[in-house]
Amino acid sequence: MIKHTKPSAFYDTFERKGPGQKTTHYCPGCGHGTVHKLIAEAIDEMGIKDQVIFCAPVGCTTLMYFYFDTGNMQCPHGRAPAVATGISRTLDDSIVISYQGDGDLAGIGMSEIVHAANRGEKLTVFFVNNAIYGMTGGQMAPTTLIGQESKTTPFGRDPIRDGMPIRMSELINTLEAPVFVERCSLGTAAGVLKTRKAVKKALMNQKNKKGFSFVEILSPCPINWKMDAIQSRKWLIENLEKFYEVKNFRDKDTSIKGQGRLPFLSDDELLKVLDVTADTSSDDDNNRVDIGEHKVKIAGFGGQGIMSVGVLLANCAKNAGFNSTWLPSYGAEMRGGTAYASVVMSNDIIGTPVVDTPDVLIAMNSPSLDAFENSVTKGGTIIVNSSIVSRKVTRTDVNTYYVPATAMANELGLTATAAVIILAFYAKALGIFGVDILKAVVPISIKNKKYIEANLRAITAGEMFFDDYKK
Ligand SMILES: Cc1ncc(C[n+]2csc(CCOP(=O)(O)OP(=O)(O)O)c2C)c(N)n1
Ligand code: SF4
Repeated sequence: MIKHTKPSAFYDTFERKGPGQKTTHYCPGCGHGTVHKLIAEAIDEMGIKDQVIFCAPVGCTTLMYFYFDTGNMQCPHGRAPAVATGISRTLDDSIVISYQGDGDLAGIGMSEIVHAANRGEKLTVFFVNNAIYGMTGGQMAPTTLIGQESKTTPFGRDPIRDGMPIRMSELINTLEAPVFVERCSLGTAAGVLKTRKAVKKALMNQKNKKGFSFVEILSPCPINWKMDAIQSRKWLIENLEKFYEVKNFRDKDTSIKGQGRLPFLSDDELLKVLDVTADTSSDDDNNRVDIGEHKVKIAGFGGQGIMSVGVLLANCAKNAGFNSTWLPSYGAEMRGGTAYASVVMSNDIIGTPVVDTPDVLIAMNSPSLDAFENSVTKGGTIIVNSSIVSRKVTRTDVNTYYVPATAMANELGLTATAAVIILAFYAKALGIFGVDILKAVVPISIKNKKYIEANLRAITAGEMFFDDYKK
């Protein structure tokens, strides 16, 4: 006897924006709802609800997180297998599902799925193939059939113009690592029951830590196929199933063999492997200033050593006993734009390395001051490389300093040390860590040993300039 109930893997209710909406997000006759139900039932039967983490990218697939009361991770378009890899490798007992559409998996994310499958990641991929880009209104996908009309192939897909449809299950089946590859179809009730079995099997494989399972599900998208629910099932059987053979391609017990994952390394071991010099600072919390979270943006153009000074600053913070992050951002402009490094230091764990509102802005050129002056927090600090930036800071609610760093660096014989001069000035002005730390970290941070001396001279110059500045 089949008892129809709502699987507990679904939320009891779902909220939709806008008044009076009593329908699901999916169009009538859409296959996503059926696939959801099959997955939710399998989760219930296996009792794995608390272990499941869905990775859904962009597409109608994404809407699944309104329904599944499990772990859910929204991923960038096509990148669910990469995100899922990270989760699966980090959380050993998780059951990670990559839930993807055909535009997403076979178009935008082709590379991610092939490499995740080739590595035999411990994942279950449900690939809902409706032969079209659904969410965006029916453009041609890599899986669109020859002759099939879509928004972008109004005269039908042509093999010469548009390429041949890609059979993903066959492609994945050429790789050695996957343990399970099956194509199913929602065309008939029997097909749905077979899909149900494949869904459960693919999840079981992961529970039993067998490896990578791939289930392709041929699924109707009535709205974009411009059919009603019944016509679309018929079209699916008569067309999609003809080109995409419904069958099990592979069902193995084991995946590729190898050394496997490296053991987790202690911090010291990791530093050694990464060839990073150990922390020379004191672990004594009492020696640290309480800075809460301190965010710095160092901005300029390429060649000014912006990124390496960012690393230097993050290393100084680390050596002073803080947590720190460094995040580079290379401007999109080919010329004349800004590249910047974001550095966050904190007494506590750092939530994000992104710096939108810096406490300190180091503006090494004019576009940087123009771009970021207004983002500095009230009461923050702006240090300007006045050799290059001719204008003054207009804000009156921040501390401002003008350091002719490029001219000073030229005098020292190494223009590229301008940002280091400012960093020494910053260390003195802000007092978060001493210049002694900066001097100690330079030989560690700067890989090319012949520049160490020049950088130490630059630090002294920045330090002296600050002492004179105050007078
Ligand atoms: C980087 C990026 N490119 C394109 C889009 C637009 N986009 C949103 S959904 C979608 C189609 C997804 O189609 P598919 O993966 O087939 O899933 P379906 O909606 O059919 O379930 C596209 C192209 C986007 N949001 N982001
Ligand atoms: S657009 Fe297609 S895939 Fe998306 S909900 Fe509607 S029928 Fe389903």
